[in-house]
Amino acid sequence: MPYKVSTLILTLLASLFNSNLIANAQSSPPDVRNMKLIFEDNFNESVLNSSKWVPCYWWNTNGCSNTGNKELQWFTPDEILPQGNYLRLRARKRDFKASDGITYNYTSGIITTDRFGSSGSPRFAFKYGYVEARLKVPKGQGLWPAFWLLPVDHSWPPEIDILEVLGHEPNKVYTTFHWRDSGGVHRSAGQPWVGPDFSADWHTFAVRWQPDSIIWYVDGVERFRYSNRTYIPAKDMYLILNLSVGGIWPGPPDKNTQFPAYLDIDYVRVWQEPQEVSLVLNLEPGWNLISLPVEPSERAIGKIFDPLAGKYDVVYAFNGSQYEGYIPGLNSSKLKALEAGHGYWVYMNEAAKLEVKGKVINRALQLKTGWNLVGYVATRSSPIAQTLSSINGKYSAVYTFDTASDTYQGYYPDGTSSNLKIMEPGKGYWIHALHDSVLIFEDEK
Ligand SMILES: [Ca+2]
Repeated sequence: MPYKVSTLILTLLASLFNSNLIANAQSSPPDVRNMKLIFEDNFNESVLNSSKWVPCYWWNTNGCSNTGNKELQWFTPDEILPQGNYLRLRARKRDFKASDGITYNYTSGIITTDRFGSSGSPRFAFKYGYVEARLKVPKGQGLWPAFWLLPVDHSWPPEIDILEVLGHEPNKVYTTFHWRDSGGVHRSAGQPWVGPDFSADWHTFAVRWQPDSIIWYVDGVERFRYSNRTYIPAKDMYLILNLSVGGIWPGPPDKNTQFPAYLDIDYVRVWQEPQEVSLVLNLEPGWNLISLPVEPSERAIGKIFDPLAGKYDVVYAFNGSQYEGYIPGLNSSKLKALEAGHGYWVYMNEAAKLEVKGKVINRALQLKTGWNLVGYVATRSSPIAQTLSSINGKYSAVYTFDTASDTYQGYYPDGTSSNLKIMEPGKGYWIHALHDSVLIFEDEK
């Protein structure tokens, strides 16, 4: 019975729509539109934002250094220089009698999101996410800019070095992870990436830190990956940006090193993966035109539809030229997996609720000229014209299917009387595109 019915309906549909349609996911790495921005500083203010940053390591408020590395500078707040649209950390050759009793020959700048001094709470810390900064590094022997993460519990390691550059090789970015193995031995993994002269212009440096991987990006391209989850930190970490001078690794400046030298910071941003939510779709007897309102954690169609066993006959997707079906128990079914952004036909024998667990994403859908069967990726209803504003002028009609009345409902942006006013999570939609275009749902994060 189901197969016959579906053949009939689908033949009807095929004749109804001169179909040439598909919705494709725009791929990562990683699409921050699908993530939640949890920290941002664009450095557009005339002073350092002290609710976000402190001008020292946590162990001192009155200037500081990192003597473990035998660094030659004393970090002072007067080397942190807001420029109106970026922040400048300046290193100078300057004798400075520091509060630790030592006279340093250089001063420089550091900002961190840890706490200020020995008490209080961190300005900002996070566990897992995507962190990115746009930087211009200095060049010159003995200069050592860094952008990195340390734990707020002040243990060490772990340490995630998003960027380190040694000024005598300004075209080489070091990307490094430090951890302690099960025997307590300090280990590190990394891979220097040789690219352009990073001191000549701005570049972005980023890390995506997840429970099973840490991935480094330079200008949006993956350059290194660590993926032994045993050692990947699962604790809150804070941000550090600093310009060190000298130390064991870079060695001291030489006569050619130019001072003052600068680490310039255009912005620092941190995003996190969206939380998983659970939504329920109410399916009615007959044909339902549905979509997944969230990106499912489990995409296998059998898994998603298991709870409805016996209550439905078939699920169809449209692949751009033909339908692909899934019939429960039929291993040769062509349709194997479901994803947000696509529309699906489901034939129900009785009413049932379908629970979908997954993450809220903001997906860009590639629409081809002609009919596209898409899903509305959202968790709230919204007015159709507004929801489709990203393709304004590029589509002529939208249809969805009302199961109860067994009829289509349409919306026409030219003002023709429409009985479809809103887009609803969980519904599928045919959109007639006048041009190849990109539909972006971005009403929520
Ligand atoms: Ca900026």
